[in-house]
Amino acid sequence: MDIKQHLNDQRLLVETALNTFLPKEEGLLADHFAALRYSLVAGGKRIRPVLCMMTAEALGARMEACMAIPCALECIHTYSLIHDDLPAMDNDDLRRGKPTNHKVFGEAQAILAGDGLLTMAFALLSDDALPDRLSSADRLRIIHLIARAAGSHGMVGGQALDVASEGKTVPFETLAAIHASKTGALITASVQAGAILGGATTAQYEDLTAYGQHLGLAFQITDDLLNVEGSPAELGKAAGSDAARRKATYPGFFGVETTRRKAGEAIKAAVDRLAPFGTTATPLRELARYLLKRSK
Ligand code: GRG
Repeated sequence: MDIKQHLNDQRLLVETALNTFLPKEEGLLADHFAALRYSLVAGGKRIRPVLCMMTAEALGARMEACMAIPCALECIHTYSLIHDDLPAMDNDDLRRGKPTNHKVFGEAQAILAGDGLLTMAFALLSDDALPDRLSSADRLRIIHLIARAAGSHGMVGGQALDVASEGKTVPFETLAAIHASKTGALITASVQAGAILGGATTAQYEDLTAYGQHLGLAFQITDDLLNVEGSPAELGKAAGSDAARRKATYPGFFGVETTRRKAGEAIKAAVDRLAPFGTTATPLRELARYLLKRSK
């Protein structure tokens, strides 16, 4: 299959749906809604929503009526990028090839845009008027797992550990915990949400969870490599920032060559967990292989 084309098609579906869920830029809150829209439609690979969709589709689900859940994942991810770029955190000027949210709207409005996107995600997830035919129990399971993955036990906790570790010499266990929680948790949750949408059995859910965990690790290792070797023009953000901030990274621990091998091993481990699935899981397999070769 042409995974690049398939990813592009899926990305367009996500972007169309995001547009329908975003509040219109009118009325008293027009400027606030413009700040949400600015970052949400600024591009990006849409990996988390696409993973959710591909997982559900691997189990035979059709996603047309279920787009609120993938869109909620993208809202949470975009909020995290807006806050990560703030002066109090990474103080970055460029994201997805455009000036960062706080550069355009100011720091206070950027914080609020992030807050708005995070809470909008949970409004989308909990809207039981949606035509996705989820049972209330499954909807609650999805809300709970995404809340845990986004919060202190997941992405927020990983970011806290990352910020606290900057400029320090930390053991590999700390780096592993940062990667698993800051990046891995939301990626895994995207797969798990798709598994629930698709009606996974317990065994299928376990395999898909492991796929998500290995993929999340490979994704972050590749991000570490791109920060060393990538081009700012292609990345749409600064490169070399990890070394400048003395962040713990895989290349810092293992060097570039071993890191590349470890990324390949994580992708293989991810794909191996898809062995019980048939051809409907081909997009998940191809996506994993594609992420290893990504340049942005
Ligand atoms: C501020 C709570 C809070 C969390 C921030 C996501 C994050 C946590 C920080 C961004 C910095 C970073 C390099 C994180 C690692 C995860 C990662 C690779 C994020 C970028 O995700 P992509 O590559 O971005 O999916 P696009 O722009 O394609 O959506």
